Amino acid sequence: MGSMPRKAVSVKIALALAVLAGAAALAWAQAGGSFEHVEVTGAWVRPAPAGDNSAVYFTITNHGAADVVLVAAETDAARMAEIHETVMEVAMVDGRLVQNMQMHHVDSLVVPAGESVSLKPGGLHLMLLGLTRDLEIGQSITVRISAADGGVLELVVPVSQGEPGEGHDDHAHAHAGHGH
Ligand SMILES: [Cu+2]
Repeated sequence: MGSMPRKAVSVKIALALAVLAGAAALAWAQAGGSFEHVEVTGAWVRPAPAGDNSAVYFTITNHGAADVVLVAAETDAARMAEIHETVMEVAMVDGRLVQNMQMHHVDSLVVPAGESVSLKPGGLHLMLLGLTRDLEIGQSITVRISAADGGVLELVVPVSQGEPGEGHDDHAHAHAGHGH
């Protein structure tokens, strides 16, 4: 007896922590090798159902003196993660010029010393292929990014409709999502 109320309380605390993690937008548990002088801001991942694909966006700034080369990524939420670039391609179809959004796999992404690179909709993104669970607003996923020198950066990325703090009230969404 009494185990039910206690369970309910701990679930509420877990939700509150999840909302806080989302509000903080980003935390990294681990930052080794060339990632030591790297800062990641505005990270978010697009909501999508299990089995679908999604994409992670963020801005990465290299405060160090050496270039950082991103070569691989993995996540707890998808079968595979790849660095992609979306480019607009123009093709001639039946005598008409047709614009086509095409995604290309990028083998490595260089963040030059002292510079920032933004992954954003319509450009560079971290593609999540084959989600292993539903991604819902208010949740977060873990993403591990590897550098050419073996450094690993672990990010906690909130599920969101857009960059946190860009006019999107993620807090309100998180509460709404858990309200029923
Ligand atoms: Cu893609």
